[in-house]
Amino acid sequence: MQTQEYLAVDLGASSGRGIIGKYDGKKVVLNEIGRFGHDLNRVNQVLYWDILHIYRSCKKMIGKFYAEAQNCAGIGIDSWALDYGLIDKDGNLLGNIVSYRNYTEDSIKEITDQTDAWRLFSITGAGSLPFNTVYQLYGRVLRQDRRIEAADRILLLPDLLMYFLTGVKATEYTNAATTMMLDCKTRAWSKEILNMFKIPERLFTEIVYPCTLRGRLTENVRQELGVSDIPVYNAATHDTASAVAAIKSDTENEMYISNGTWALIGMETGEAVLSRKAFDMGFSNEGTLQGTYRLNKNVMGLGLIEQCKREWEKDGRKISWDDIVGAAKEAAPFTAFLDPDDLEFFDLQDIERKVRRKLRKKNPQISTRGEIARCIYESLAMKYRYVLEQLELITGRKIEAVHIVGGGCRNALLNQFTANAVKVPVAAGPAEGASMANVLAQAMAAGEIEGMSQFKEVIAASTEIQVYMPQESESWDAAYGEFLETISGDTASGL
Ligand code: LRH
Repeated sequence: MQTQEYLAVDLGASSGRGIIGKYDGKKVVLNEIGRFGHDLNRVNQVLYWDILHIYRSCKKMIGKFYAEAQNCAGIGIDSWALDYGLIDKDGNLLGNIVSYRNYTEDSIKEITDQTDAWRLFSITGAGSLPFNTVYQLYGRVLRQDRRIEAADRILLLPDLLMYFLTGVKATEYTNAATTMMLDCKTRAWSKEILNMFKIPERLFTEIVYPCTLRGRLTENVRQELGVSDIPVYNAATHDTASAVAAIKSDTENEMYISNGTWALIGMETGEAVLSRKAFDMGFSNEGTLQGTYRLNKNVMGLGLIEQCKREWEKDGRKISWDDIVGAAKEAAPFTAFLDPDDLEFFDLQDIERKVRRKLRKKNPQISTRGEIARCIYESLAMKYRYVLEQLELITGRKIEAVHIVGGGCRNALLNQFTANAVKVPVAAGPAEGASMANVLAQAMAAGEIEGMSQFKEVIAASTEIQVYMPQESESWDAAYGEFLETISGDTASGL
């Protein structure tokens, strides 16, 4: 077949990337063509995403794609979940996009006191993360926010961007499943939940599935960018769903970790797991690229160290990840632990001070950046073991391997710590999993890939996997007890 080129736009919490995937029928080769930064903007204590900047940057990527590729076969977008824009009757955006990071303990208490999280879980399979879309919307209903009245449609972030590009309003399944409003048995918006929260039904669009056509660039967009009518495809628009789709497992009993600002940890289960245990332990059933479910837990991941790095660079001096990881390697092991899911860390502002304060209680000696980094990495690895044990309890399965995808899998020290903590082999790669699956979802929609088994074969042919075997298991085992003491009162369960 002729090599096809697809553009994957992958949006993360602080940057977005445009990646061209060249697919020749057997393998996909990724090439980053551009990257842009974006940041939260705090106005009167509300945190907003800069959606117009993000949209402009996506358009730039499309222009570049058209200029560089021989054969522009499609465009797909994936991003973080949960956040949305409201569209009025004329199809215009109503206000800026508020970030799910706007969580405050008071606001969530106000909302959770009035809701039955177990009932919501039973219907949607979604765990009660206080920043779920449903809670954000209910907060607006309680405050009688006039934009809800004025809105005609709600669109999740990638759906909103695809609407700007194609004029088509629809909601892609993997992101819909994170909102806590989608019935996990019927895969339709739950009327019971919408009624419960007085959220108008008219806001909700049709659900569409990954690996299908969304639409084509509108005449206006084509003219503005000087490009042809390139098709826009539905990738698994939830970045985590895309990242997990980029794993080719050798066993059913494998746990994944999608390692980035968050660590998203879980297993593919097919159907949603709606047991009381899964609920009590703070798991969510999230959608997969193939339209099924995976059992997932959110752990506050590398965001902690990423934010420390940002703060350390405030004086203008750049620090590399090699420096940070190198210093962590030099530091003494197991001097202190923290719970990465400590609620105090959710607002990442001023993180180094928060981390130091926690550590001082346990170990006043911790002082260097290397020690802080080591403590964060060791604590994350221990938390992964903790979640692995929870997954085994819920599913009754013995986990035989762990697979790490996402940017965080470039960190060999953390991969090794993880293998030591979980005591099973850890496979790492691909780092660009979300983009790879985004590209292949487009190829599938275009009829160039026939089904999931071919999809996974292409993944395997296109990825280099590094395997880490457990080491020093005895000392990690001994230290795990100490870690458990640190997290007693684990808040990861819905934070
Ligand atoms: C990771 C992620 C995660 C969600 C969070 C909001 O980027 O999509 O799966 O829980 O962002």
